[in-house]
Amino acid sequence: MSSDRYTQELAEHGYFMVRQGFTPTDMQDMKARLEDIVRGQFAKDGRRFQADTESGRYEDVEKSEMGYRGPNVAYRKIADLEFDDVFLAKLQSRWVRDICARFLGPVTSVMRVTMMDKPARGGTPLPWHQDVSLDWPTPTQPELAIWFSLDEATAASGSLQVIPGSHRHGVIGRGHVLPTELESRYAPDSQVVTVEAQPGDVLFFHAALLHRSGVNVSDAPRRAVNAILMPGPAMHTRRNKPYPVLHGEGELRPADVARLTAIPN
Ligand SMILES: O=C(O)CCC(=O)C(=O)O
Repeated sequence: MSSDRYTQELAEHGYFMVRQGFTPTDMQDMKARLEDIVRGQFAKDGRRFQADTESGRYEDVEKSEMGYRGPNVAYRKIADLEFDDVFLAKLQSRWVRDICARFLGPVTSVMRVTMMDKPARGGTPLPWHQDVSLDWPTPTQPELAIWFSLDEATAASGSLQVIPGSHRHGVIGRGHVLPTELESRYAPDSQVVTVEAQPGDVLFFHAALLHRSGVNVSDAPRRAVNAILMPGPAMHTRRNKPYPVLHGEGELRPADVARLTAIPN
C-alpha cells in the first residue's frame, strides 16, 4: 500500500491522488445512477437539486434548497448522495475505508456528498473555498474530503484547482469561501495547481485546503463528486442529532438507504 506516500503528501501538499482507485465498472455504475436520478428515477423526497445560473456568476447561484424540477433542467449540484445506495456502496469500498481509517480513525462521519456538474461549454465558476467553516452546524470540523470526476477532468473541462500547502493555514477567518480581498495573500495565481483526473482517479484532500473550479470550455460534461468527512461521531447542532456515519459503528447501509423514500433530516 502507498500509505506512506499518502501520509507524506497529505501533510506536505494537503492532498494526494489515488490513480484508478475506482474501477471502470464502479464508474459506469455511478454514471448510470446519476443519469437515472436526473431522469427522475430513484426519487427521494427532500433531495436537493440546485439549478445552474444563466448568468454564469457565482453570486447568482440559488441559495435556497430546491427539489427536482424535471429531467431537462441543467442541475449544477445534486446533494444527499450518501443516501443513494450506489454512491454509498462505492464510498464504502474496502480501499476507501482503509484510507479514511488511517486519517480519521475508526469512525468517519459524513457532512455531505454532492455532485457538481460543469456542463459542456458551460458551468459557473466556484470561488476559492475550504471545506471547513466555523459557521457550519457542527463542533467537529471536517478533516478530509474526497473528490473524483465521472468524466475526464482537465483544465479545459473545469477541473479542480488547489493551492498546495494552504491547509496549513487551518480555518482562514471563519472558513468556507475565501473573501476576495484575501485571494492575493492566500491564493496567488503563481501557486495555483490544476488537478487533472481520468475517470477512476480519486483525490483525497485536507478539508482546509483552498480549492476552486472554473467553467467548462470543452465539448463534454464534467460531473464530479465531493464528499466532506469528519473524524469520529459528529453532532449536527441545528438538528440535534448525529451526522450519518460513512464507515464504522452505526454506518449507513446501502440496503437500508435504497429503501428510503425521503432524505432523513
Ligand atoms: O467539483 C467541483 O468543481 C468542486 C466541488 C466543491 O469543491 C464543492 O462542491 O465544495
